[in-house]
Amino acid sequence: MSKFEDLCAKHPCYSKGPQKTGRIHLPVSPGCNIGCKFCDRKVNDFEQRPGVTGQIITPKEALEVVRRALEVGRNITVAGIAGPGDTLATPYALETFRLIKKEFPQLFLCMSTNGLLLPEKADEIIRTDIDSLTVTVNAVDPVIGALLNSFVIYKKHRYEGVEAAKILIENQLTGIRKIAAAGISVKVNTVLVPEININHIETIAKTVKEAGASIYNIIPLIPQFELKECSAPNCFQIDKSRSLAQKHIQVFRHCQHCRADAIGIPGGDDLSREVYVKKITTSETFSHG
Ligand code: CLF
Ligand code: SF4
Repeated sequence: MSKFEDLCAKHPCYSKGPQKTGRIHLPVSPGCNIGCKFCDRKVNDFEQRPGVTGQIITPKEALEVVRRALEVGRNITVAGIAGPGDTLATPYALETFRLIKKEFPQLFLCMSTNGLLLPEKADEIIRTDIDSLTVTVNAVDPVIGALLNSFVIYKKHRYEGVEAAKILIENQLTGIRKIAAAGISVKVNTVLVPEININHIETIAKTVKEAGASIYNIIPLIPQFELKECSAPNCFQIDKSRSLAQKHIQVFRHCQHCRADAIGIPGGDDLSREVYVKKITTSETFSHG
């Protein structure tokens, strides 16, 4: 069985049918370096969507969370980090993965990023032995990208509009090429915004496939923040977009809009309340600043 076939069989976000295995999301990454216009990061216990977590934890605390999650969760195969901010904007995600690798080598390591820092962090990601990397690519045309993103902070400078989108897209594609060339599976997520990128999906799918991505996931927009006036795509629009993408790349169809601290099988019972039941305090000095 190839590495990719193994992922498709055991990783819930690579599965062709309904998900049967679970993941542990570790909310160790608080900050971000770009401004997606639909992003509304929050700390609370009730919203079921990306960017939301009940708490931010340290890499050491994450180890304890994994330990507990494996005690209560059946079928957990993946330790994933998907926010609430970007995993490369702070060093905590890679630090956490290194700790998990040592103690729980049986788990797949899954990292999700906006890709801005991918070219410079690719070697470290490869050395850390990440199994799957998700990059969120919402456009490959900077004019469209500028409608979805307000700014990027890159090498201590703030860029806006088309200039920012150009940097982001270039770095995402360069990073995907580097990571894929090293044999790590790359999944691309696209947030589908009917008013902005619905006619651009096929081009994104084709472009990221050429760069080395192996699987593509379309996430319907949750209208909020600066895109609150946009509409959530309907089933027909999602289906049509997936079919167009599938002409170029394998498509994942069971995304559940997971929280940054979700635990269990996506779409099934969320075990995070059981596991994150009380604030874990192995470090008194930690602050994400
Ligand atoms: Fe988590 Fe994302 Fe890894 Fe999956 S979620 S970091 S790739 S282990 Fe999966 Fe959840 Fe959709 Fe993400 S269902 S939101 S695609
Ligand atoms: Fe929010 Fe993620 Fe976009 Fe950063 S990359 S602004 S955390 S959606």
